[in-house]
Amino acid sequence: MKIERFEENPLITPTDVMPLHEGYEVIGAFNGGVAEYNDEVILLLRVAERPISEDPSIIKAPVYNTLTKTMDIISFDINDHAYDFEDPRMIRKKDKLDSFVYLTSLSYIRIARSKDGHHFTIDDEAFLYPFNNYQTYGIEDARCTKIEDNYYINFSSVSPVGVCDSLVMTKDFKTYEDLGNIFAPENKDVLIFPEKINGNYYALHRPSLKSIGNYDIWIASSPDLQSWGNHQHLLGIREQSWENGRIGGGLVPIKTAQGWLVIYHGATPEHRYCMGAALLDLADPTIVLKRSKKPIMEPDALYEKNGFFGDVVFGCGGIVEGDKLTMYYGVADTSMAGCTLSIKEILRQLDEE
Ligand code: MAN
Repeated sequence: MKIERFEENPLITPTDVMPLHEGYEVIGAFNGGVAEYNDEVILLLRVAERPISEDPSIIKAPVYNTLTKTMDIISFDINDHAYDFEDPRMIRKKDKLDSFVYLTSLSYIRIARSKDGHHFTIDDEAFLYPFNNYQTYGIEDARCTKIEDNYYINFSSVSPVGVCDSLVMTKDFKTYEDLGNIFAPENKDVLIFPEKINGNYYALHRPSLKSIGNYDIWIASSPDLQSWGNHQHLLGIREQSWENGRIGGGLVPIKTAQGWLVIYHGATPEHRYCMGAALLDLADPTIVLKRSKKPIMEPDALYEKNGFFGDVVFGCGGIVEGDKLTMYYGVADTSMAGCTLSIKEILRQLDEE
């Protein structure tokens, strides 16, 4: 697969973003959803801010307080044996290592705008900042689907009651209408299709299962984008492969003559994230026509391999012009990068396997 990474990569790094909070540092500007609006490319950046710790033996966890509308900071001593600090993204209890109790940074969504798709200016303010109790640990990994003149933005809302998927609608990328939580915890990586199919909206989603089953992709339909039902299992992880740990939706599905092209991420249990592709039936997207055995993209460039959480390419959106797909993707949970791919070539790879 020929992938042309932008020469300017990484396009946006944490040092390009001023923190919104005094005493905090920006450690990530990544996993941005993508929209085209008023002749500009808009990236809905996930900006992660962390309280600066002067003392390396103290780890701080930021929590948004919806009553005071300020940030609370919970401090931990790294020698506290009740907790595990191995994963830089989170704080876990030693006796419950399969879940976290706090995150080490708080994310929100900030807009970056560009006329040429390569050089971006970042807004001074947040676009989506925690606004309810489901978001006290932050807002992450936005995807944007344009339906008629409305831009629907869905994202992970993180709080002690779980990670759910929430929806807002904007027409101008300044104000938005809150449409509530659309998938209950734990659910992530929701991709809303850009048009109705046989009278219904469709979405891919990724429940994170605990007692049995894997981190697989499901599909659901809805009459109104808010109530989702008719859930069906669509794509499973594959043992002994690059996607044997988890899979989840990446870019908003792309309509092609052959079917809906879904570009998703797949990871190993060691958290190496690649991008893969599948093709769904145009008239009935619950039917999988094809799926890539090999990833279409793997972490390769230095900025993809090294960072806050290395070996991660994580695409959340793209722009299609004829056969050219410009994909914007988060790298190493740190920065944003861009690349171009040929849609025909992706489809050819699906055919060959
Ligand atoms: C995962 C990762 C983190 C994220 C948490 C909470 O562990 O995707 O980046 O902050 O989940 O959503």
